Amino acid sequence: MNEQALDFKAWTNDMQARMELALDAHLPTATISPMRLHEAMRYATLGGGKRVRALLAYAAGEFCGAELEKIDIPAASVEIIHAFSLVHDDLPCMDDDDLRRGKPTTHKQYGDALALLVGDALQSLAFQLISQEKLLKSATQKLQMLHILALASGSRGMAGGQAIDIESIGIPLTRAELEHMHIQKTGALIRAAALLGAYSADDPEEEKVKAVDHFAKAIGLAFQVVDDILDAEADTQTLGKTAGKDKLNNKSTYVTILGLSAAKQLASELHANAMAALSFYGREADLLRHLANFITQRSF
Ligand code: GRG
Repeated sequence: MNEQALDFKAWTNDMQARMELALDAHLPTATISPMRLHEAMRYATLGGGKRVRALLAYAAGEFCGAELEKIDIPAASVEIIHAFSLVHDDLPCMDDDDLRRGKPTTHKQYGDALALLVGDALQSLAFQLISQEKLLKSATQKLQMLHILALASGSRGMAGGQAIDIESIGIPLTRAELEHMHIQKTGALIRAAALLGAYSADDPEEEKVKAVDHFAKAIGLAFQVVDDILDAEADTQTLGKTAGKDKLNNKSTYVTILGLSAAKQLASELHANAMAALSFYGREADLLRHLANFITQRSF
């Protein structure tokens, strides 16, 4: 590993640990009532996951000049919404999965009804944390973040993408339809993570925010293309979730539509698009560049 790659590995480890601490501190403790709900919220959120969305928020925030302390809550809020989506996605009425992040899914551990409530409560918590964060300069800054997060999670974002996903089981999608679904289901929250990071800076340069947005759109889609490739190629133990689920559920993916080799080519084109968004910038964009590599070269 070269020196730069080593630095990035250390930064990733530091930011993942930082996110774990922030989440631990802001999730309700399991010693206060309703204890089992709080325990299950912590089970669903802590101790797992790559924290890609938090890493994106930190990298975009640093690029735009935000102090790390100001990025903690926006980044944690996105990770909390993400954890919520995973809990609901795994329910029997959705993807019906038993394994997530290498451990039993929340409904397997706590039952369907509590898992539903875990998702509901996590969603509210994400918005609560931003609304009450004292380090964010102004009400306008908070409102902007809340607006971005609400749009990314709602019917024109993640929830909408999931609805299209469910409706299309067993129905072959065109490439354009698949792209539209993934832009909403996965891309919207990844984009929101980067934008929340950027807006954690008090007065981010407009051109930098635009570059972050362009970067995040491309890397969000690349993330999903790689997710499809891993679902087809990797094993359950490496993924920490059931491999081969898309085929089992008869879902259209970039692999079923394009084939493995063209899907890999597409991931590398999207990676190049993301890099192009940063071409005007020097070392200050290196964390974002490394994240693009991390997202496209990951094995889980
Ligand atoms: C959350 C508003 C809201 C609605 C719920 C269930 C649902 C509607 C949406 C599902 C969205 C979903 C599960 C998209 C898949 C995204 C994806 C590829 C998840 C895996 O992300 P990783 O690899 O997971 O970043 P880790 O475990 O590393 O965090």
